[in-house]
Amino acid sequence: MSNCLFCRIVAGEIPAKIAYEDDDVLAFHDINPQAPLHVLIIPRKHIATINDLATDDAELVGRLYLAAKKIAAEAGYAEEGYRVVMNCGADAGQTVFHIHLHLLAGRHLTWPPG
Ligand code: D5M
Repeated sequence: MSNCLFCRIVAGEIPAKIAYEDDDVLAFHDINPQAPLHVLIIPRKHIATINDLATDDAELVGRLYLAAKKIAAEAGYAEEGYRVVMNCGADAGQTVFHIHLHLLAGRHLTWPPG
């Protein structure tokens, strides 16, 4: 989608600091990091929200989590721990409507989130 910010990052039209990529998944550092490590992990294909996921997307969603695990491990946070979260919709705080996992690590994270 040409008017989607994250599709434009996928297309290389907007710069991003890439943390991981493969044929279907792209991960890049959040522009407004909330932790020492804050990476967004997205599918290359446009899916607006969790509500738009199809059954056929199940493997792709799993691969987002596997990318999170890999990035966290390579950054040295596998033992200390990290948080992986996806916001869905306005009340959850979703501001970019192209699904993305937030990977947060490097500080003690409180629960519940605000
Ligand atoms: O998270 C959307 C996230 O996207 C938020 O943490 C800021 C981040 N963001 C916005 N624009 C950019 C660019 N250009 N590069 C990297 N990160 C960006 P949400 O869960 O939708 O609130």
